Amino acid sequence: MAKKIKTNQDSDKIKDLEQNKVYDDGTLLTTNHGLKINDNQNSLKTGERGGTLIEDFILREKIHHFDHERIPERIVHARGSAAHGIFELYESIGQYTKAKLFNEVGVKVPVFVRFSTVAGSRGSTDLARDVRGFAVKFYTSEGNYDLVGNNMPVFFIQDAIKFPDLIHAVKPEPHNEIPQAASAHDTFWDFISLMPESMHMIMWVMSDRALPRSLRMMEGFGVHTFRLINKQGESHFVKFHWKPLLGIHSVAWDEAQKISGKNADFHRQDLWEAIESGAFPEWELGVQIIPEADEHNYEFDLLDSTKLIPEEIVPVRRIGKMTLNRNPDNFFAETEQVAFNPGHLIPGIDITNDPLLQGRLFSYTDTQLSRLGTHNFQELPINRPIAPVHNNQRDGHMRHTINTGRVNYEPNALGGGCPFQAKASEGGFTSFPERIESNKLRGRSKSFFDHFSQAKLFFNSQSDAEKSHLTNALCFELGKVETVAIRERMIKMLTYIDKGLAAAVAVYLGLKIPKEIIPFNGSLPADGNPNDYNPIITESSLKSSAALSMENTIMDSIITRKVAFLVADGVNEESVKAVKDKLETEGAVVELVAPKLGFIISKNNVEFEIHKSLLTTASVLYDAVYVPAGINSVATLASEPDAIHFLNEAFKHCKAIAVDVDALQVLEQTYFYIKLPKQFTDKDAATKGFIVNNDSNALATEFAKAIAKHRFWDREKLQKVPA
Ligand code: HDD
Repeated sequence: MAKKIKTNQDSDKIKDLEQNKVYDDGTLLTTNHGLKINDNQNSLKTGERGGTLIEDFILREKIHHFDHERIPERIVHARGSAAHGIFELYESIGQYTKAKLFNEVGVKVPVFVRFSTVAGSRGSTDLARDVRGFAVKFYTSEGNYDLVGNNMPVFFIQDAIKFPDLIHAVKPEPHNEIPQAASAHDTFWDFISLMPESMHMIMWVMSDRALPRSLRMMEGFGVHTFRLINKQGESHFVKFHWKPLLGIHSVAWDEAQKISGKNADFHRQDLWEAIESGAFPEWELGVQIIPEADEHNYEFDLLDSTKLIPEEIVPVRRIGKMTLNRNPDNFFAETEQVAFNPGHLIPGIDITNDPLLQGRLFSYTDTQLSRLGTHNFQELPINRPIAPVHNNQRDGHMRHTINTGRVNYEPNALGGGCPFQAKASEGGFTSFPERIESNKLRGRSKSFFDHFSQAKLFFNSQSDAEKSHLTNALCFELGKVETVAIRERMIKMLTYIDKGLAAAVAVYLGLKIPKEIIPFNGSLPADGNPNDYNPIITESSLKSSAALSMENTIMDSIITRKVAFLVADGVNEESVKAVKDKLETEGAVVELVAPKLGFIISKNNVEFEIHKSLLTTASVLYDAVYVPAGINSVATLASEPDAIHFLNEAFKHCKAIAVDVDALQVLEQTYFYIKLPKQFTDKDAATKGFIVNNDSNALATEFAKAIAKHRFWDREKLQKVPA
């Protein structure tokens, strides 16, 4: 039965229906004015073979509505997936902020979170190399608070005035709308190679952080430095962090590209399925708090969004947890129509002079207007605050509220003066009275001129595997750039970060390896050309930061990890069941993959339902693979090229591979086993993610440990696999 539609006047309408003795159980089709439709198959015609009559208002309404179903997609972050949830505070930070959200321990505040990619259109792939948006709307009792962040803690540019240029450069090129959802093209790298301030962010975007395994396994950051204001009116600076309880994990670039073809909705589906299955994604909210007096005590400027505050310098304090526990009912009404705005603040949280943040404050309401068509977007159910709204704003397109009375101005006496301004003590918002004494100018502080020290810090903090992925990413991206001068400019930029990195990329591109760092020309911002200003080449006093490497993340859980069991008729049922039970008990998701769909019959006539066939799935959609025993099953799989490809690819992407000893015949057909048979029998094989055992219980235990490790990146050095 169709769900009842809720409107503002629901209860009145129901009363009217009852009085008129009209009952609606939601099962009959109607027009938008409530008329029951008798024939939804045929338009009104002049005879059975005659022309359609313009008077057919039912046909006209239906087609009209359909014709207008699309609204402009977001200019950035068009492709997104969202979920409802709650935020619960563990620890009050009341000494820093009066925001009830951060004072009321244990209160469950509803949230709606939308994750997104940035460059691609609504229908583009989830696995593009890109920044991920991480936008959280807290529906607090004091009004909506939006923390509109990303999965990377820094940004490409320091001033919002460059944002349209950045986005124009990264989006598909304007003459032919190619490429979709990809930064690997000339215009992006042309812009970047002329924009030294983007180098730190480029390190992040070229790292595996741009290829999350799941939206549930990535960090979130508020990026800017914000302010917390306490009851005494004192200000502290703050950076916000979201720390995923499942750890931070990524996929390989080759895998990301293949996932884009096999399942472009990979992240969307993963989020949806996890929530449907009750494995609710969780993040802890962390804060780095800095006293106002320490504003100038750092090597970087707190107002510069191309810098992070290393966790070694200001530790992240975890103060609460967000749990996403409900999927949206309707993608368009919720995920598409949700409207975030970094200017949606509540008392106790305020903005700073970060010039990137300042420009954002204008952009979001403006873009919602073009996207949603009216200022009344605030009244859409997903955007409506739970805090009551009382003001004199009226009318406009698509107004939902029916304001009553004759008073729509303030001050007024006719309405008893209502609504009154709220005093600060009544929860009225007051901006931090920052002292301003300055000349009006277009310019940038010298404290914004260091563009490389944190890019170096990030690169130096990466593990060997991460460095190699980052290097390969640059080779790929710049390899797609056709203009040699752009590639050369980028190599020059890279020398300021790491000479080895610059050399490796130069060799791949067939360019000269830079012998020495060519200094910038030494001039301060040149009049008229903001790109000419002179970056300072300096070092961070911190050589590396553990929090910047994913190698140091949580690796103790297999919750929601997807494991493929390759099976066919004749499989040994014990070999399936023991391992399946163990992995499922620990929270993994097991799928049986066979040459065809339907059921298979085990050695002792047990029926197993098949989840996916080798045709409808692929290894890139799983975290690990297992081949159980069973003479006939093993013989079938050993002669099935798709099964062998499945294993070769799982090896290539460094995933855990488990095989019953009696199923080694399948492994013997793979490229990697032929090359490396000993690796599978070594004492430490399990530590490399190879588990071969004929004791299913022992195999299951080792396998679970290996899956929790996520990937065995060292394998990339062991053997290259043509898969
Ligand atoms: Fe933005 C959307 C995050 C800089 C202008 N932005 C948007 C979304 C996220 C971010 C997550 C999607 C929200 C959703 O899911 O609906 N943006 C950021 C971060 C930035 C940033 C973390 C830097 C720290 N953005 C930024 C600048 C500007 C914009 C400098 C313009 C001056 N952003 C927009 C926008 C969007 C947007 C055009 C498009 C759709 C929307 O707002 O609702 O206004």
